[in-house]
Amino acid sequence: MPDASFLDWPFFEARHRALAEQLDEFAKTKLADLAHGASDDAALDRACREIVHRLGAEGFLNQCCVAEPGGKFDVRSLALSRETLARHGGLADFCFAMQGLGTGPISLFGNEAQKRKYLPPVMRGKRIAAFALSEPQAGSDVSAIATEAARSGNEYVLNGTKTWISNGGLADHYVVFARTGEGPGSKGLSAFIVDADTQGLKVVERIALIAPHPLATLAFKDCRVPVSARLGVPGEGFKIAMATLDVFRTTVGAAALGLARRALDEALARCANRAVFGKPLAEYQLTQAKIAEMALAVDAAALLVYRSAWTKDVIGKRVTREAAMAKLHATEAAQQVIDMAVQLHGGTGVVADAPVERLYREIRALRIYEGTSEIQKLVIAAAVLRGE
Ligand code: COS
Repeated sequence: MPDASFLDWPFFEARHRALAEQLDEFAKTKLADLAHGASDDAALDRACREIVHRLGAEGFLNQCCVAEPGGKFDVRSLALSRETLARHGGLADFCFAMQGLGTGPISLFGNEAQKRKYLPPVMRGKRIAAFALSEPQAGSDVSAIATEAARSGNEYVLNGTKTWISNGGLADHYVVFARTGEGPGSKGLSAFIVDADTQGLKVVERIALIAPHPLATLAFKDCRVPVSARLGVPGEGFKIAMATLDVFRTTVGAAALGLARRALDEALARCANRAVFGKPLAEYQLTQAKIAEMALAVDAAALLVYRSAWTKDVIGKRVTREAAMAKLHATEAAQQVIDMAVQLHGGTGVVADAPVERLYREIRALRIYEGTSEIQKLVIAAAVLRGE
């Protein structure tokens, strides 16, 4: 493992250090063949299923769900896992993260029956989860969601379109946010668990990305789900989405941190080995300035990520501000760190599938998904202005 001194910070307990070590070893030995993606949709789906299967078989997905009554997420474990997996490969991190995000609303708001049915197979890696919030006209503005869920006797009838849905086409269930109309805007949304094989739910398009992972647009046409598929009380959907994002936004920062750490390691190796004008790159002050900036950015991101995770775990208060700061800073800093690593690699840094070239593609989406950098600024400012 590269620099692991941060594990001695007071945010962590012995079990966190053990997890980081075990997962690092597992990723190195058991995921190396799969961690980076595949050429076409079918191969990509196979790779994702296999990663989920291997992580689940080894028990690493247990932390993605809260199955016990009265239990809660351990955000430090989630963040450490994402950091570790992202350091080894973006696809492995993606698969892990989605098992958590795609069941987050069930862990946080599900009743006993919903938890019993959906969480154990996701934790064992037997079923794949997805979170369906975004729409063509509602990504940042969640209160603009137009997909409707109309009550009809003991059922809800869903109509609308969801897009940018990670694990779309691969998932066994989707947690879908739809308008039930209890109030205007954010006050009139509810969340539903929709099994992938429900009649009226169709994957209309797969979307190809610069760093491939399964992503799709879904159409709901008179898609009927029982009332028992609703999570929480009607009209609570916005709160369910935000509470879920409060947990998982910190972990997006952690994934960015993992990508940045890998970039720094690649840069250090490069600077030690590459000679220019008769001496190694590492001996030039211009290089040292870059290395200093990268190391500082990595440590600052780690402090914000694990401050947020620790606050959620130990203090237990709402961490909207801390999570937004962690995500904003860690993703933006990682982009810069990776860019510097590419620069230090010269021509070899832009060769397709070189480690830093992959990182350059992998980091970009993290500044957009689960709330853009711009949205994080709004969230932080709103919290600070409220005096939180
Ligand atoms: N936890 C619990 N409740 C929350 C909350 C949170 N994190 N954030 C907001 N709420 C509550 C507010 O307290 C408010 O309740 P009251 O009306 O009772 O006071 C209500 O929800 C509405 O909040 P607000 O007025 O702040 O909502 P906005 O419509 O202005 O939107 C933003 C807030 C922009 C921050 C929100 O829509 C957001 O996070 N957007 C980005 C979504 C996203 O991440 N999209 C990517 C798709 S997921 S990959």
